[in-house]
Formats: sequence, structure tokens, C-alpha cells
Amino acid sequence: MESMKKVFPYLPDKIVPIILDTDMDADVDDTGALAVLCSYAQEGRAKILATVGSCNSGCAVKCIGGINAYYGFPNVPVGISPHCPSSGQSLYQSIIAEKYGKDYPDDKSARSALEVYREVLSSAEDNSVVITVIGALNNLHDLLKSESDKYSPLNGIELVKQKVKLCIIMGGRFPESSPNGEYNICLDVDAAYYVVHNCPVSILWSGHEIGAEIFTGNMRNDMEPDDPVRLAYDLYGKDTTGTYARQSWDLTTILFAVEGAGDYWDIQTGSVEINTSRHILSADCEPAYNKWIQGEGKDARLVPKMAPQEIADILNKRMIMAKRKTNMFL
Ligand SMILES: [Ca+2]
Repeated sequence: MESMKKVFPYLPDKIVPIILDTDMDADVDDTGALAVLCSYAQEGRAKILATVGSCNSGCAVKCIGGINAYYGFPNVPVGISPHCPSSGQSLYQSIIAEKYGKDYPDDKSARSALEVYREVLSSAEDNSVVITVIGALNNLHDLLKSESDKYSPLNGIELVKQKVKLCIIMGGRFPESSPNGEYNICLDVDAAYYVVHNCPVSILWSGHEIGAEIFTGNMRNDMEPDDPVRLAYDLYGKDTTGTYARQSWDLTTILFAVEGAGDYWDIQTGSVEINTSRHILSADCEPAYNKWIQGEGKDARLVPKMAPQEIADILNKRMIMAKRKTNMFL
């Protein structure tokens, strides 16, 4: 671990350069997270280097790209994994894609997430990029295992070590998941295990418990009438009143990426253990079970501090702050 880069306490840059890695598929909080990220980018507090999808489920690229374009970021690269660890059954993806993402390719013909990751990282400043994963860990796994290519002579681990400041992962349940695993870990437990043991920079884990008590999206009637994220929450909650609220696992992760722990959370350093079929922590544990080992490791996890409703209010305001920056959908 001596050669590993440690980042805590994490102090965000004035403008945080972010690669967002999202499943943008089963759950709707990925759309809320993208709205929150775009609100920061519109303010000049974040720069969206790329958005990549971890679940090749049909039209994730059109959905992600369409939301980017609506908020004024049509040129942000969008890539997609060749795999689909999720069910691929989204209540909103195809509708958002159809309405907002016509200029983007379908998932089968889109650029690979790996290529986008490597291209964007190779041209980034050293030690600057914040990778934020709010879905399965297959893309990060593929990146770490990648070899040199036309974008960089470095292999994946060397490239991440040189360019990445911090990986933030919404995943796991802490201090332990019992007896089963958390959703994002379960989607690709072998990828998660590989990332835990091979990521050369610090990982900040935002566990299931962080977003589970924070409900957002229920103020979306204050968003613009044609906002794609408002529509996604309508479709997901099958709610014509606009009052449906969803847990905020992915949105809180963006809040941390741009603002740091602040008054929102405490940070506890340590490391994660993940049980795969090959690495049994205990005979009672199901695969993908995880637990937290507190200590002086390079990684850390968030620990709840601020009242959930206060954070919900901040995130809801962020969703409303994100504004349409194009006339292309009018
Ligand atoms: Ca997600």
C-alpha cells in the first residue's frame, strides 16, 4: 500500500473535473444525479469530462446524452460498456432517449466506455480527475485492466494512478451488508472485487445507508415543464401529481464529489472486504456481502452527520437549479 495515493481529507478543486459512470437504467436517481452534476457545471463548479454508461441496455447513451444536451453539454463524450449487468428494464430510458437523445447513437453502435475513459484521462491534468461511479463497477474494472493504446502508452492502472485524484463509488452497505450484498456491488461482484484490490488511488465509498434516508425528486414540479429529469421521475414513480420522491444514493455522491464532506458527512478511513464466490469471508455470507474494516487504509467511507431532510432540501434545490440551455427541444 506504500505506493498507493491517498487523498483524505478530500479537498475538492475549485472546478472539479468529473467523469460520471452511471447505469442510467433501472433506478431513476441516476437522472437526478446527472441534473445535480449539470447544476454544478452550469455554475462553473464542475467540469463534466465524460459520462459513461455501465449497462448496455438499449438506449442508455441516448438517454444520458439527451439529458447532457438539454442542460447545455451536448459535446460531453458518452460511452457505454459492451455488457449489461442490470436487468435492462427501465421505466424511463427509452422515452427520454426518444424525446431528447435523437442525436446520439444507440448502445450497440456507441463508443465504448473504455475508449472514452482512456481518451479523456490521457488528456487530463495529472492527479486531477474525480471518477464518480453510480452504477456497476464493470467499466472501472475494464479501465484498470486495460493495456496501452493510441491514447496513452500507460496501462489502465498506471493511467488512473497518474491522472485520477479520487474514485468515488456509490456501492456497498456499511459497516456491513448482512447477509446479502448491495445492488451496485451485486451487479458485477467480480468487477467490484477487482477494483477494491487493484485501484491505485483512494476510493471514497458512499454506501447504501447514505442515500437511503434522503428522499428527493418530489419538488420537480418546480423544474421546467419540459425537463427530461422531471419526466424521468414522473415515469418512474407513475405519478401525475409530481410528489413522488425517490431515495438519493446517486445524488448524494455528486454532492460529495463537488463539495466534499463539508458539514454533510464525517469521513472514516479504512478498507472494504467483499465476498465473492471465490473469497468467502464467512460460511454464513452470501456472495457480494461486504464489510468495512476501519483503519489507516487509503480508502474511506461516508458516515451520516447532517439530518437527511436538510440534505434532501439541498439536492432538490440543485435539481431545480439545473436549467434548459438549448432550444433544440422546444
Ligand atoms: Ca445508479
